Amino acid sequence: LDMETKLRQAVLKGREFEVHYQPIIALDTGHLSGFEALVRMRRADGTLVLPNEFIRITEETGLIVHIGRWVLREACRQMRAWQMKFPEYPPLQMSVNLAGRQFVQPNLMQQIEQVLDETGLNTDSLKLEVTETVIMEHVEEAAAVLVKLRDKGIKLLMDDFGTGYSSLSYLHRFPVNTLKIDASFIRRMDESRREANIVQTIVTLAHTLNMDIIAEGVETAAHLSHLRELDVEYAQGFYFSPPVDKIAAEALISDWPRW
Ligand code: G
Ligand code: G
Ligand code: MN
Ligand code: NA
Repeated sequence: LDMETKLRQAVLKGREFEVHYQPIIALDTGHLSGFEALVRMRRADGTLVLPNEFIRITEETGLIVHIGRWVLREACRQMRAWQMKFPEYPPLQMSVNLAGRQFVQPNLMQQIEQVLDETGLNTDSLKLEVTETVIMEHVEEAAAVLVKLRDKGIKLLMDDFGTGYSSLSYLHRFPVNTLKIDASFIRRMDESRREANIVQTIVTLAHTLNMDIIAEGVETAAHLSHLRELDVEYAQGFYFSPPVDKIAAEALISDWPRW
């Protein structure tokens, strides 16, 4: 079967998809701040298919709208369950990716409200990630959608920042709480002064606009100390943990140092 047919069947059966979770760490305390939800497909032989093999086709065919809604519900349900299970823990955040197709759906707000309602997750605990490219492809609609989400109290992250074409004249128009600096910048940071200065410039820009920073692709202790020097708020990457399934993610929560 070709990938599109497999995906259609998987969407119909609703069983082949899984959500994995990668921790996001607050750099001032080292505490766990929350997770990013990342979708995977499970083959019949048990092996995993990563999104780079199937996300593009789901966007082209519109299947992403169904998958994305399922991921949102599953991630919110899971976070609510963890919050109940670890009541003494400061409330963790769940960050969910929104594809361009989802972002421009006229009933996006109703879908989100319905999922929060059904799962009982507090609005404060949900963050939505939209890539810089998607926002810039839909500048006018994006500004309107983002304002609605903000008014509802949902935090917004601009994902893969630095890989698209954000114009500085637009950036301040979007009520985005956080910029996620793309992993490619973090990887090159120790290579040269010049690359490190680029990261510093993005951080300064974000802070000037009252936005926080999440550094993606943090893989080494050197990355980490560099980011701390730059007053970056959050980090995510293999140095802490790769994305893991819900059982392993729950173990991370229960073992993470809290004091
Ligand atoms: O771990 P990783 O291979 O999961 O993710 C690869 C890419 O797929 C990332 O850029 C990520 O944003 C995207 N991705 C992962 N999960 C989802 C999802 O649920 N929805 C959308 N739209 N993109 C996702
Ligand atoms: O949504 P987004 O583009 O941010 O998805 C994150 C992607 O980056 C996922 O594919 C995830 O598996 C991957 N990833 C997460 N941490 C690291 C890391 O430290 N190094 C590398 N190379 N990839 C990472
Ligand atoms: Mn993301
Ligand atoms: Na990213």
